[in-house]
Order: sequence, then C-alpha cells, then structure tokens
Amino acid sequence: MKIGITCYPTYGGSGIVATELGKELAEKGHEIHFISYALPLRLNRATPNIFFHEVEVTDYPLFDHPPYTLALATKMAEVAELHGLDLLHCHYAIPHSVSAFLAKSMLEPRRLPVVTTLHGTDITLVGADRSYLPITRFSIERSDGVTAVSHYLRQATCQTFGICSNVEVIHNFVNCDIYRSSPRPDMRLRFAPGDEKILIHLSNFRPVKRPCTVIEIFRRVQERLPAVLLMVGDGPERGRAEWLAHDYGLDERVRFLGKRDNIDELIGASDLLLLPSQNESFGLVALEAMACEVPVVVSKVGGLPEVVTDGREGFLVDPKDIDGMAQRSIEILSDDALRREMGRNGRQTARARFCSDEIVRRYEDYYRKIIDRS
Ligand code: GMT
Repeated sequence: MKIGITCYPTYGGSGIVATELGKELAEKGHEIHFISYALPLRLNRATPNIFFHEVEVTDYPLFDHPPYTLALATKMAEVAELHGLDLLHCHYAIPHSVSAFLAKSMLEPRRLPVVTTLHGTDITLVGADRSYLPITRFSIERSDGVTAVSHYLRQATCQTFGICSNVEVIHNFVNCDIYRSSPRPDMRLRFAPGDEKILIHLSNFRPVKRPCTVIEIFRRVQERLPAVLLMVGDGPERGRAEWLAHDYGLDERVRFLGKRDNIDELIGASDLLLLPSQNESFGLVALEAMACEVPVVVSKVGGLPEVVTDGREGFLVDPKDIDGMAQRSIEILSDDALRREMGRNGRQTARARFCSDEIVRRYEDYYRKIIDRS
C-alpha cells in the first residue's frame, strides 16, 4: 500500500506512534509518505521506501496566523495525486483531519480514504473546547475510518462528541526488540555513582503531565532512600519544576536532561518510572518502561488502567494522592525482589498485548477494510 501519514513532528506520543508505525509499515514493504511541517523526531534514518514532504506555510503581512491547515491540505492533495496514495492516515484530529477532508474534496472524483487516529487531548482538551468542538466533530465524522488508542478514549469521544459507533480501538504499541531490558551499568554509574536508585519521568512537560508533582513525589522518596531523578523532555512546565527542585535543595539529585533520543537506554538504566498525569488516554511511556522491565507508578486515570494492572507491573494511584505515589515508589525501590518481579510482569504484558508486530498488523487490516469500503 502507499500510505500518507500526517502527524505532529514534535516531542509527544502521537508523533512518536505515527512515526514508529510508518517505520514498521515501511519495513513490511509499504510505501510511506510523511507529510508535516518538519521532519518527525524519530525519522532520523534514511530508508528507501519512506518519503518526507515538508509543508511550507507562506506568510503574508495580512496574515496574523499563517494558515497551516490550508497549506497542509494542499500538500496532502499534491502528494496523493503525484504518488498515487491509497490512503491518508492522520494522527491527532486537529487540524490534520480537517486538512485531510479538504484534500479529499479537492481530489474528487478520485477517491482518497482518510483514517483519523484519536490520541487524547485532541478529544479531551483541545477538541472539547467550544471553539474547536464543532469542526473536530465534523472532521471525525467525515473520516472514512476512525481509531482510538484506548477504550477510555473511544468512550470519551462518544461522551464529548456524540460519536459512539465506528470507532475502532487499536492500542498503542512498542517495538519489543528495541525496548527491552538493558541495565546499562555505564549509564547507571554516570547518573548514580553512589548506586542510588534511579527514578525517571519523560514527557512534554505540559500541565497535564504534572512534572511539579513528580518533584513532590521524588522529594518524599529521597528522604527515605538514596535516589536520583532523571527528568527527560521539555515544555511549558519545565521552568516551574526546575525551580521547585532548586527550592527543595535537590539540584544535585534531580537532572533535567531536556529532549533526548536514546529513550530506551535512559529507561533501561532506571529503576522506576513516574507518570502522575492529570489525564492520559494511554500513557505510551509507561508501556515503553514496561517493555524494558522497569516498574511504573502512574495515575489511575483515563486509559492507564488498560495498560497497567495495579500491583502487577507497578501501581495505579489516585492522581491527587502524592503521598500514596511516594509510598508506592518507596515500596518498589526498597524491595529488589518486588521490583524485579514487577519488571518481568511488565515485559510479559508488553509482549502479550502491545508489541508492534501484532498492532501494526491490525493497522494494515484496518487500512485494507477502509480502502475496500471506499
Ligand atoms: O499529550 C498530549 O498533549 C498529546 C498527545 C501527544 O502527542 O503526546 O498525547 C496523547 O497521545 C499519546 C499517544 O497516543 C498517548 O500515549 C498519551 O496518553 C496522550 N496524552 C494524553 O492523553 C494527555
């Protein structure tokens, strides 16, 4: 198949899922065309059947906001026509699915089936905002196929948009060959020279991820056992989190590493992942940790209970219960046998339900169904 993929190219789960999916599909022989305003973050290696088409947004003094949605639609239609795309797959509804609808309309009577994958905040936050709700609903309804990354998100789409049927749940995935246990003694030594326990948090540091809460949890943990914290990623809340760590006198123990590529190595070197999000439609990073045999302490919200079973791969805790999260973290970190067992369970769950082989096959089947139907 020849598939166009549009996603945000920046640091964030939806872009990562889109990019990894494109890479896996290309491995299986499909021709993949990424269409976005910048090269997606994890698309750093040249591969023969992966193409990247950059959307350039022409500015003009009259435009307060250059119209990316229109430039994207134009590029989508151009790529579809020139390369004979069989299908266009949009990750994150806003504004990608609106552009796809325009592209598809421009190409008529030629058919260009559009699949939209809903990732989370496109439904729960941005899409639910009154200024975007009607057009988000419209673009989802006009997509030929719609997938959601969790049952929770499908339910939220039903509640917020009244779209209750024809949303297929295809969970996120991880490449279980890349994300695997790799204790990395060299890296451990660098971050924890005194053999401290290593906690890790990775996110786009938006308010919904609550990075300051990570610092609060860590402050409690390090009072009870020697520990360091790796904060990976960047975003609007990073400054507040750094100041908080500073005010608590934790500069030596908390390392803000910024955006990094070698996520699997950083997770592999850690003992525990913290994800105290306000909401999370799936929580891709929790799955990545599980695949690396690293236990997780995560919020009991959204789609996370579909990924993590409380007491098995780690713990699910009420997001308001900071003491509880700290307590559960201490429990895992002070009991090596428990930590290893939870790590093994995580790997087992990842392999049984979320490895790329199986999930990518489901996307392929879904594409074929939508193409046949169109
Ligand atoms: O987090 C966001 O604001 C958007 C989005 C992203 O691009 O990272 O995250 C969502 O999509 C991920 C991939 O499907 C999910 O793993 C995240 O749980 C989800 N974020 C939220 O629901 C907050």
